[in-house]
Amino acid sequence: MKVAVVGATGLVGTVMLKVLEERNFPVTELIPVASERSVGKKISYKNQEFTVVGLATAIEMQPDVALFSAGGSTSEEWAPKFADAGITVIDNSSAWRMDPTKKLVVPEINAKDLTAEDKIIANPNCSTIQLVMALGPLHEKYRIKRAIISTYQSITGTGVKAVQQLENEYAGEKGEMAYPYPIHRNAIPHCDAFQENGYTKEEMKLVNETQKILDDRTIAVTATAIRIPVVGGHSESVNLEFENEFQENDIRQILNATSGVTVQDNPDTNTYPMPIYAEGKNDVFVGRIRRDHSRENALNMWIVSDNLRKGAATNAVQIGEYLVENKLIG
Ligand code: A2P
Ligand code: 11C
Repeated sequence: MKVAVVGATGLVGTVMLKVLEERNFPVTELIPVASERSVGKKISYKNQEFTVVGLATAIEMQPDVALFSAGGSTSEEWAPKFADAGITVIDNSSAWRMDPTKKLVVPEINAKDLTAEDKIIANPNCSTIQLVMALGPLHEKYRIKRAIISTYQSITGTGVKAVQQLENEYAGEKGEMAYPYPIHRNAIPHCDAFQENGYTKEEMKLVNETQKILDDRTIAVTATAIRIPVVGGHSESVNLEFENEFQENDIRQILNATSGVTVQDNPDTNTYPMPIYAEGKNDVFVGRIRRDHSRENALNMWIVSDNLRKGAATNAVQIGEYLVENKLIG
C-alpha cells in the first residue's frame, strides 16, 4: 500500500506513523504530508527518511489510502479532492462525521458497514471512541436507554499549544495560552467551543456521534466535558440505564471478551484504570463497574484510554487494516 499521512508533523500524525510502524501496516511507500511550511522536511519511518510534501503533490503521487489529521478545514477542502482521484481517505477531523453520506467507524463496532465505495471514512472524536467501545457490546445485550457522561480530558486533545501551556505553567514561565485560564492545578469545564444550546462542541460530539455509531437515535445521551492537567489519556465517568436486567459479573465478562477492551476492576487491590497507565497503549480500559442502586437497571463505570492512540491514530490505522484485509482498497 502507498500510504499518505496528512498532518504527519502534528501530534496525532506523529502517533499515526508510530502505530503504522508498530502494527506493521503493509506500507510500500510512505508519503508524509503537511503544510507548505514543512515541505522538504525529513520524516523518519522504519529507519528510512521520507520527505514531506504538500497536498497537491501528494495527490499526484497517487497513494492508495490517506490518513488525514490536519484539522477540519484542511479535510473539508482536500478530502474530496483525494477521493475524486480514487484515494480512500480516513479522516480524523470532525469535518465529515455527521454527514449522512459518510460512515463513522470504530472497527470493533461497525466496520462491517464499510464498502469499496466509501472514499471518505470518518474517524470519530477521541472521547466518543473510548465510550462506544464499552457501550457497543452492552447496548447489544441490554439495550441502553440513557447514558450520562462526565469526561476528564487530557490536554493533548487540544494540541501542541496546550502541552506547551502546561509546561510553561509548571516552570512558572509566561507564554502563549491555549485555554482562557491556567490549566495547571485547575479543571476547566470547557472543551472546544460553546454552542448556542449552552453545551460545548465536545459534549455534542459525545451525543451525536454515539447515536450514529451505535446506529440508534433513541439512546438518550447527555455529557459534561472537563479539561484537566493530564497528558496520558481521557477518562470518563459513565452512568447507564438499560432496558433489560443485568448482573454485574456478566457486564465484566462481556467487556473482557470485547476485542480492544481490558477490564481493570478490583477494589481489593486498588485496581482501576488511570491515564498514566493507559498512555502508550491501544486498548480501552474499564473499571469501577458497579450497580447504580438509585435506579432500576442502572450501572456506573469508569473508562480510560490514550486519546492520541485508540482515540485517534490507532482507530484510523485499524480502519485501514480492515480495508486491506477485506480488499476494499489497493
Ligand atoms: P505543519 O507542521 O506544517 O504546520 P497538530 O494537530 O499537532 O496541531 O498538527 C497539525 C498538523 O496538520 C501538522 O502536521 C500541520 O503541518 C498540518 N497542517 C496544518 N495546516 C495544514 C494545511 N493547511 N495543509 C496541510 N497540512 C496542514
Ligand atoms: C479534545 N476531543 O480532547 C478533542 C480533540 O473532534 O477530533 C479531538 C477533536 C476532534 O479536545
